[in-house]
Amino acid sequence: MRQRGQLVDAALDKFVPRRDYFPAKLHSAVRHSLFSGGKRLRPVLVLAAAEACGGSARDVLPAACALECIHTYSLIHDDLPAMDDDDLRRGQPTCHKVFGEAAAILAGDGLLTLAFELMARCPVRDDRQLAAIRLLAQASGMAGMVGGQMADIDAEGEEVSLPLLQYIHTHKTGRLIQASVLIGGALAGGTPAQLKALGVFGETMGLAFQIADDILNVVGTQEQLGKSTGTDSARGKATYPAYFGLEESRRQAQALLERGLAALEPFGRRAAPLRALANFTVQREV
Ligand code: GRG
Repeated sequence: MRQRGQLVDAALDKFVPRRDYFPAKLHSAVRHSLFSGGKRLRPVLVLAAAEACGGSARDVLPAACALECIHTYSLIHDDLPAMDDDDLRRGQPTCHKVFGEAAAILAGDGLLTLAFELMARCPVRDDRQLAAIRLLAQASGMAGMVGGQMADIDAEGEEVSLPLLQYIHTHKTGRLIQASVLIGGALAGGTPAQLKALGVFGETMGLAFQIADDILNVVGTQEQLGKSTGTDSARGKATYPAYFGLEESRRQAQALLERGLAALEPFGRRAAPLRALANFTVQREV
């Protein structure tokens, strides 16, 4: 992940305007959030999925960067006072704390828009590019992350049903993780069977990732995670540990991991990086 993350960092540095490029406040705000030590999980998933389908990491690198742009925009907006009102992200003061709310909103908007430009810059067949752009729009928009975020905010302090909790988790976080592997596979020309398998893998990983995130919010520390912890319970958020308790949440994350790994079987050794990323997703401490 570290090695692949560096490849992504170098490409992002090339795609994003320099800090001093006018208007400097906007580009400084974008770079502050984009280069603050994220794990680059989503872009690395794009690269690994493309390679599992026999494609080349280099051809899908702009799309991998697009996933990180969308993810970073979502974090910037999520941290705003109107949403989660957080002061710390990736071990740094949040974007609006440093640059003000207007710049943070615009930095998020700029990253969201840049993502779609980058999606259109992958040197692959047009039909594959169009399919990938559509997947990203669906996963990040109202039928995906934006819808999940709305439901999450609306459910704060409420008692939620299991179907609502699952909707929030699969949409707020899960869809973008699933889209990462589907986009890698689609750009690499994966067969329908391969894309179906990646869809199952991505769906299980997306939910497992959010369950692990919920668990870390309870048992992790601010030093370890670079963000405030214990915040979910303080805000009355809908989480797996709140609904099921810690032990059952861990068991469900492990069961999802096993389902996800089973879906990768037809890929053989080419899916070794995806398997490693899946294990990391569930067992991570950062
Ligand atoms: C504002 C439209 C809009 C959506 C926001 C993703 C999201 C939706 C909100 C973030 C809230 C949150 C912290 C969710 C937990 C899952 C998550 C996205 C964690 C952070 O992802 P990592 O661990 O972060 O991949 P790094 O910093 O490593 O990139």
